Amino acid sequence: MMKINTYDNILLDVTDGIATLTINRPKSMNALNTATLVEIGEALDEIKANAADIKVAVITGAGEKAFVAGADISEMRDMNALEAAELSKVAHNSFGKIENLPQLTIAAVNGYCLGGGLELASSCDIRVVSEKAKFGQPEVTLGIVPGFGGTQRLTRLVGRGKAKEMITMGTMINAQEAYRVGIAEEIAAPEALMDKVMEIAHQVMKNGLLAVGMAKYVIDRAADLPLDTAIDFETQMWAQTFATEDQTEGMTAFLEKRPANFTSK
Ligand code: CO8
Repeated sequence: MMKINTYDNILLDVTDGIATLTINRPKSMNALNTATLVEIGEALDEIKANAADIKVAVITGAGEKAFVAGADISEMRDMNALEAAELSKVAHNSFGKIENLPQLTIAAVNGYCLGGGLELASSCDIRVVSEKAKFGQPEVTLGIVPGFGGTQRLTRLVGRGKAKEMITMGTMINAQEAYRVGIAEEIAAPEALMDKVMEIAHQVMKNGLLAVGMAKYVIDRAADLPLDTAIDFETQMWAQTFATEDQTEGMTAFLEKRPANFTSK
């Protein structure tokens, strides 16, 4: 039986193979302070360590207003440059763990998704967003630049022009615009958001999860390589799937016209 820790600033629930990590500081719009960023990293370690039982991970915010409204401004105001660098490293350490999880991660964006919140969502594999969600990188309005990956991950999602527009204007865009420019993969009515997230999670869970993890890995690792090197990387990963029992099972099940019973071996 899997044992899951409890935390002060986040909730971690595992039900039917799906881990839901909820940033739980609704009174501060789920702003990310250092303690919360550290706990996110610890929870991700737990999710990774329990990959046999946890097949998909969902990240969301508590309450109805915010996914995450950014890094905690009250904590940051009096920081010096060295302390700011430390905070950025803590966030990069935790957000990097999202990309390094073998499981697919889905951001369920239920409300304001600003600054460090958009950087957190951009670190997830897929973003499913409420029609009421709002997105922005408002750091310049505070006299700083995005420091948790926003200049890089958002740019990779939307391209340089849109990233520069969003980051230099510092204003918010709505969910339709986020969907149009490629920040959101799916958009849902607020009350249907979690159903949509679960629909995607359950569809992914039917598949060979070793293959899901390998696909995620090669997409992320090869994305910035020259195409011929990236294609070589894909070939190596493709070949590795033929060393798995899931490959034999998946193809045998197809030929026997029955559902596959994948075991992640
Ligand atoms: N940090 C701390 N507290 C916050 C934050 C935040 N990011 N966002 C909201 N809160 C608090 C408010 O201060 C308020 O507290 P209180 O009730 O004690 O007054 C409470 O949450 C509710 O907020 P509002 O009253 O403002 O609620 P509204 O519905 O009027 O507005 C908004 C909601 C639009 C989300 C508004 O709160 C807002 O604009 N928040 C700030 C958004 C922002 O600027 N985010 C970017 C922060 S910077 C950042 O994320 C940088 C990341 C990289 C840092 C790198 C460091 C090295």
